[in-house]
Amino acid sequence: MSETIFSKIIDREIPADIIYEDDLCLAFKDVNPQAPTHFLVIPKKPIPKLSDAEQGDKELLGHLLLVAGQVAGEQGLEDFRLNVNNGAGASQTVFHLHVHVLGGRPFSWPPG
Ligand code: DGP
Repeated sequence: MSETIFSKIIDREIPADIIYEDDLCLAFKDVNPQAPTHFLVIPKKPIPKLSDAEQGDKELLGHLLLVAGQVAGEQGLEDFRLNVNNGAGASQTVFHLHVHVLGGRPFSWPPG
């Protein structure tokens, strides 16, 4: 997989407001927040998009969700929304799997 802006954040080649890190993943504030709290949880493994994940990534994918919930709590969020854009047609712009975590304002349903 080619290098992305997120692999550069993992490698500390470019700065980011990192709020969580472990062996498997990283969480950092979104540079273009769509809510008062907006951060991204990304695997260190370079999976371009969710549909590229394989059976062997099962535990990693579960881990990303657990971390998203844990860090949301640490950020003071009780209600929050998770979003994964998969592919350009779904507004994915960075092709390194990421879970958006948004909170701090009301969210409508269905999403746009
Ligand atoms: P998506 O459209 O799902 O691919 O979302 C990509 C998100 O990544 C978008 O909300 C903006 C964020 N983003 C893009 N470049 C950077 C960056 O260099 N630093 C940070 N912190 N976030 C970025």
